[in-house]
Amino acid sequence: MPSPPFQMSSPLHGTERRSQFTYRQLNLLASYSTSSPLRVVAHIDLDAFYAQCEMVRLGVAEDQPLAVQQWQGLIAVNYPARAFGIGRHCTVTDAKKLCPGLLAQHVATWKEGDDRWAYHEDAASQIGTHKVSLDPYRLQSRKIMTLIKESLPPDLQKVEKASIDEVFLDLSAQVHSILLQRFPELSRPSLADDPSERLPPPPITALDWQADALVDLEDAEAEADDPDWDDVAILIGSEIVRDIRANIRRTLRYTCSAGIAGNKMLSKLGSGYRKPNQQTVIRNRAVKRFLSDMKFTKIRNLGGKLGEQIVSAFHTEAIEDLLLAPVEQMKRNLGDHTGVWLYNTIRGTDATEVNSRTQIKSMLSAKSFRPSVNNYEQAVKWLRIFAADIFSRLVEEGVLENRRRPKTISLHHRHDGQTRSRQSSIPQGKTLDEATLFELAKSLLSQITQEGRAWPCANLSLSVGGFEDGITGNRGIGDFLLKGPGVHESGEAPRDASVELSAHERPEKKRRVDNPGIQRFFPRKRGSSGGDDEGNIDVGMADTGKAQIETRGTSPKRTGSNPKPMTDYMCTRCDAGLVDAEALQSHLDWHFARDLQEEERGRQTFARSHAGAPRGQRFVAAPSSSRKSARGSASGKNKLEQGQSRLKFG
Ligand code: TTP
Ligand code: CA
Ligand code: CA
Repeated sequence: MPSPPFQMSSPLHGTERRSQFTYRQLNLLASYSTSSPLRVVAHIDLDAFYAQCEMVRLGVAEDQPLAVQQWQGLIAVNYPARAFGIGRHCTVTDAKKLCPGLLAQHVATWKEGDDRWAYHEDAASQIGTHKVSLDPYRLQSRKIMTLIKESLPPDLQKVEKASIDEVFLDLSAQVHSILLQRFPELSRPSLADDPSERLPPPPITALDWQADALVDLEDAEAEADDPDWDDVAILIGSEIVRDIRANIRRTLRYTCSAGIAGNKMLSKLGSGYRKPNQQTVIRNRAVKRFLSDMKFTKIRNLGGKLGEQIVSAFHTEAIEDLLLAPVEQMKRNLGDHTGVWLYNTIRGTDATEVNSRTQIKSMLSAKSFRPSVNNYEQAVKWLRIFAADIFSRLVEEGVLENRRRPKTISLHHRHDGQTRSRQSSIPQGKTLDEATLFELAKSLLSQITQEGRAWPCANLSLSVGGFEDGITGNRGIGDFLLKGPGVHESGEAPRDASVELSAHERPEKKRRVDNPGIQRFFPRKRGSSGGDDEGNIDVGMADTGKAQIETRGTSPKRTGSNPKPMTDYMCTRCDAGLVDAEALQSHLDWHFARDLQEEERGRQTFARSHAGAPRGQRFVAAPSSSRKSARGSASGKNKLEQGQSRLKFG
């Protein structure tokens, strides 16, 4: 048994001292209420994730510098290699100059024509014939996820997978139950008692934070204050997280970092505060100090366009300065919604829930060809890989047990700056298999090739969407395509008047409540180099070493002033950030669908004929004669330029 984390003081019978918290607030903890001031949320993020996966797989020494390579670029760098100054921006050649002992492991790839991915020795030079597979990392991600869930009491857990290597945990209910066990005086003696009555003070004079990085307080006085129940709650949360991390380390050999705080935003900032292999606790009493030292552009959602807008409006990046701005000024500059959201956010307020639904909404497998693919047979070889890739992921989603299944399949094909897309429904009734997907994909390709010149082809992408999983309102991209124009006027989620939310809750609420299908279009944290997709978008590395995916379309109109959830996945076309790679792919599909809608409105030449497309609908994008301003702007001015057709992943 570990040493008790508390130092008990002698009971204070008969004294006036009370906690600042009430029985009601304590009880709210049990129901994960976001309004409980005792709330405990943790964010866990794996250190140098892909690099660790390779280290564990290869069984290399922990101090061996290692980077994960994709073509000539690096997509993950372990901490020993970072000590040499190696980062994601480096090419393999540069990195090896910095550290000749660097182990650069190429990601697994599907070789053209193969029916499974593998680690190929020569992959780096085979960009033309191989396609990246991130399956090995997904597999590890799932194992970690499972272990985390197993480490928590089944009936008292709320776990949100936030990306391939991170999770949020709402520990409130578990902490509540531990509090009641350890401190029986917290159980209210009788229900007749007034729930607004203050709790007795914690019988504790000092808390043992073990190896946690504690965020300092503003002044020594605040530290000297006796701990209150929020400190005790967060300490219990920290113990839980420490155990989970030890369990992951022991069982799967991965290190991770974590943040423990009173909400998601702070916990996420905490997990990145000290890396690797550390956890940071941000007590409520330390929030002000923690944030005021920081640039607000580090806060989730404030790294992108919105951040820039705020910098130019307030002439500062420092939270400390921004704290002086009255809410009215923020509303004036940013609109009511965003103004209030920002005002709360820089004060550490974030009432978004940890959302335990982790459903995938679409899956995509794609490849940019350099050199291009020149005939139907060659393309079909890739379709086979795409079908195998998607099918293996569908199996994990429970397609064999009919737990979930996609309704639609789409193929996008790019030739000479023009992208054509076909979609069809996936026949229901029998269990979906790989051969069916492959046949459907081939048929879509035939439809496209019959339509006109199709070769050389620069990019092919196959996606499935419209998952049926019993969740009402789960709208995938399939619905977009099938419903056609007029569905959405902008990249913003529509406001659902029937759901009353406080301003700062809206972005996440929208994601969950209003329209899960569109939640992904909210910009998030900047930083993806593009090779990070969990969904196997294959990123071609140009000679510059910059990752780039070619696809088509233009930016959705955005106000640029919407608070945004966090992500590591950015659409560089419109600066939107997405929760994960799957979301990024759906987002791209959304761009595509929207482009087509715009195209139709603008030119009335959108081919909507079903001729030759009996099962599906036909979409033809215009040639890319005008590509300027393919990137979105926050102003919403960037309407579809006729024929815009390039989409870059920065
Ligand atoms: P991150 O969690 O952003 O980074 P990391 O785990 O490599 O390093 P850290 O210790 O700082 O958390 O991303 C998780 C994985 O996602 C990363 O290992 C590789 C992949 N990824 C990319 O391929 N490209 C990218 O631009 C980013 C940001 C991530
Ligand atoms: Ca990470
Ligand atoms: Ca991460």
